[in-house]
Amino acid sequence: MKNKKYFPVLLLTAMLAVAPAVRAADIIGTITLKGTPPAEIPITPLMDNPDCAAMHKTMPTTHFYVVGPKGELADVVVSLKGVTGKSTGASAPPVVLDQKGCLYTPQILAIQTGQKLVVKNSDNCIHNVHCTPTVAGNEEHNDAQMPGAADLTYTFPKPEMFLRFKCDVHPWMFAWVSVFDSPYFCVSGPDGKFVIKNVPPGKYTVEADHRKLGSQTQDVEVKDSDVTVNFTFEVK
Ligand SMILES: [Cu+2]
Repeated sequence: MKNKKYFPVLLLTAMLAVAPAVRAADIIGTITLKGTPPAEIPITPLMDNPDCAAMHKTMPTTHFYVVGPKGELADVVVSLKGVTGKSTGASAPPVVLDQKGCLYTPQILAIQTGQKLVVKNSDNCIHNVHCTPTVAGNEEHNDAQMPGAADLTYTFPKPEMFLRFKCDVHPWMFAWVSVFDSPYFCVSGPDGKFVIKNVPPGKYTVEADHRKLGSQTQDVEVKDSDVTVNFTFEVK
């Protein structure tokens, strides 16, 4: 087999020959909040619970508006509106939702249809993981999770915005999971930035959703280079 060592070179040549002429591009942008959001609410019942209070030095608050010093807005779910039937969820790595200090972390997350959502209990107390979907086809679950218990795994077959997770033991615990039928979405970070990767060329409507501030859209056309779309939300 003298030719064997040439095989990788031939393979690479063949792959380059069939590579598509246009490449997918990223949709990138920054989300900004104008105005001063309402003050977050202290979670006093958490501190009334000895198990939970033991895990906090200071009074925890809600995180409805996660805003940086220049108005950089986190926890905005950005997606391509109406893109369905493109899920790669079955082969995508799981997304983790943890329970830490009697709070869900993160509280805003997004997954694909069919993608595993793994719920962990990092606390020394029991939690009750209760998801309450409102879209037909997505199943409600209500599972107790003891300290040190195995992770719980959920999947949802239908797209749904802000599918609620709550804990029936600790009524202040909430997380919101948005489910998309494509990989084209992301959640803005503490710097307000988002990236939707590898979008094929075409015309799209980019939708930005914040749980308290509502929804905005912008039309874009993706060709062969990255496209920038910025959103500004306002509190009145
Ligand atoms: Cu709990």
